[in-house]
Amino acid sequence: MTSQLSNNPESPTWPTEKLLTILKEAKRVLIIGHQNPDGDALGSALALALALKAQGAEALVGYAGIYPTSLDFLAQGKDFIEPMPYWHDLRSRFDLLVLVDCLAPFRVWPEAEGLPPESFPPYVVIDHHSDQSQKSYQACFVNHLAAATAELVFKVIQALGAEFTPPIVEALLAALISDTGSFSQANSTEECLRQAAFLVSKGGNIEYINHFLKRNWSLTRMRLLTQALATIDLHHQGRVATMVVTQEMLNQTGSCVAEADGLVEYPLLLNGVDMVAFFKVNGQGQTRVSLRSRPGLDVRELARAFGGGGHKQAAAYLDDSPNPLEALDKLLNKLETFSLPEKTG
Ligand SMILES: [Mn+2]
Repeated sequence: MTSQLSNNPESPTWPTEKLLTILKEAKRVLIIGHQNPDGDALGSALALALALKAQGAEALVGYAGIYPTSLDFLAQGKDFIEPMPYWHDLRSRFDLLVLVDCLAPFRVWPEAEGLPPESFPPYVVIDHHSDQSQKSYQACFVNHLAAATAELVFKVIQALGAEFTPPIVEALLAALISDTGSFSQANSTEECLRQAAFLVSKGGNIEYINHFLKRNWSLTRMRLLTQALATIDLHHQGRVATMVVTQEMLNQTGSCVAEADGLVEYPLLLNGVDMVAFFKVNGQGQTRVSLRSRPGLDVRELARAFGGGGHKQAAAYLDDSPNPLEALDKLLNKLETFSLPEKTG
């Protein structure tokens, strides 16, 4: 089921020998995803760590920012996951850093932006984001056509000749499910579904994983959702929906910031809405803005205009305003100069 035929450097479908050699030779490896890891970042890191450990390396999964508690089921029994809020002592602890689901160390530690590569252990990148501004890595496997970083990690594990053990299967399947909206989004490609089918054949349980990723809500989160839904506004003839989560709403409902994750999907259920902008406090005095769109409308450009990035249908950026309503005003102003593409239907 592997396709090694076309290895176009722009969208390689198979990891390079250089990357595989570096991974095989590393003894002490830290694998880490972008700040506030999602299911793809954490699932990919876990799967790769398990594969490298099986081959004799010491591999640790780190995370920076908020740990997604909905992924506790993946972490269960795994004592090699550690909070990694700083990078300062990593060079003495690790001989290799693997960045998954992001392209540069500052995506993990924003304070590290602009630091020279020597500030970190030598690093490699496995990612499906397309911003290629930083190329200080030793090797990479980057393909923006991949549904999830897990799709690339799957191939790395195959290429390493590691076994797809039950915990690896579960981590990869959770990552694929997480980044494709349970295989409901445009990135649910044939390749991604083939991998999913293989993972299911190895015992992966889609129902079980969806239970933790999509259901299993706390009452506080449900109450936060009702408050967030009440803030929905429509703009641009109903094509753009905005939604807000303020600190007061978190306080009133007793929710934490992480419980606002994923609520961005709700306004996209609305008839006629092509794009959603979701503004939520990030717990550090800023506003996190998540953008979602239907195929045909690329929100990545909009996120880039604010210093962020992501994918065509899912992008994000950070606004320095502590008040999400200020960030909302800024976006609406920017949208005045942004021509939304013709409605496709
Ligand atoms: Mn991803």
